[in-house]
Amino acid sequence: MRSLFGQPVTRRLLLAGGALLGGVHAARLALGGAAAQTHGPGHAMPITDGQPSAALSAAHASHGGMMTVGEVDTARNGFDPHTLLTDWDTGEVIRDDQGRPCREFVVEAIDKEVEIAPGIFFPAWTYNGRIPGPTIRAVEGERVRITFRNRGSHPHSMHFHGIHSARMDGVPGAGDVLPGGQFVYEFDARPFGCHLYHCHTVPLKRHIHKGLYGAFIVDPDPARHPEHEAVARSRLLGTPENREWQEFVMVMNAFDTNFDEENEVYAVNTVAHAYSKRPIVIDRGRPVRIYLVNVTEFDPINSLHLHGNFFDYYDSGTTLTPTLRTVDIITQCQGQRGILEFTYQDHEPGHYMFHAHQSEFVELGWMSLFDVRGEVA
Ligand SMILES: [Cu+2]
Repeated sequence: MRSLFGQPVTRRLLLAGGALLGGVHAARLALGGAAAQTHGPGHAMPITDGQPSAALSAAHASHGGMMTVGEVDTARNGFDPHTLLTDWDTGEVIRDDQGRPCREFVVEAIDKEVEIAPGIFFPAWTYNGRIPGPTIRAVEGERVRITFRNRGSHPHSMHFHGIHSARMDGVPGAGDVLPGGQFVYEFDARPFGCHLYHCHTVPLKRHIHKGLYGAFIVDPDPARHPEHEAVARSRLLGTPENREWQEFVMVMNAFDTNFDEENEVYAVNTVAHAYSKRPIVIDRGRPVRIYLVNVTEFDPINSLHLHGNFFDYYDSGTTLTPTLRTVDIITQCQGQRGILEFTYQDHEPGHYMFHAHQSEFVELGWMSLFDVRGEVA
């Protein structure tokens, strides 16, 4: 593709063009809040009365380009990235015909325009009107029954990462559901871990990229893991041990807004810069657990880097002991996922960054902050 200026159109050029054309992409470095947290010994910023100097702030504003301007209408979208962080869908528990607990879920595919950055609308295909779709959460060994209704304009399906029969796999030939149709997926929730579900109808990259994906979390059953029972209980939603934790689900995604098979907007849970504009509040006295999923289409890998801290990582979440210890960055190919655990208990309060460690993804939306609060002993 050639531009009017005879140069190839790149996403960088588009973004610069957007800034010139009316400010939708025009940006302002909005890290003043984070910078203001830098106080006490060890800071490297020129300060006046404990604050960054006005001159420094002005300099930052003028070299601009790090944050969208304006707000996404979350009411119009019908979902808020902050709510998505902890919005577990545990379904409705019934007993199946063998007397075992069975969690029933209803998921509908819906065509919907979603605002992914202020003023930027994406013609999405969604599960239940949101991107990512509901975070389906069950307990290891339970029966899971998902009634999937396709209210969209194209055939769709649900393919769950997990262990199940071929009949229950939402792949072409087994489980494509035509518009107006319905299919009931039923299988046992296993293995425990942090999984993913997505539409598997072809062309696959289009059906995934349009927004048809979500997290599928299977909590371990402590009774099955006597050697790590305490850890298993800490992961099991509803236990006192689990309530100690601050748990969040983060789905790394991106959007191609001009159909050139490159992404112009990157995010965690869909809305660019949502967690840098409104940092995620963390109680420094309680540990943090992130269920991290990468579904970024077009770019082979994505990553999460945590500032000022290190974490333990559980690859796929299918173990109760870490598969990596003391790391500050994790890289995931599309479809990979895992669990991160860390704490700020020895940190001073403040704004702590986390972001993709691909710099371009950061500038195009995948930058976030934790607002760590609490008394310092
Ligand atoms: Cu689809």
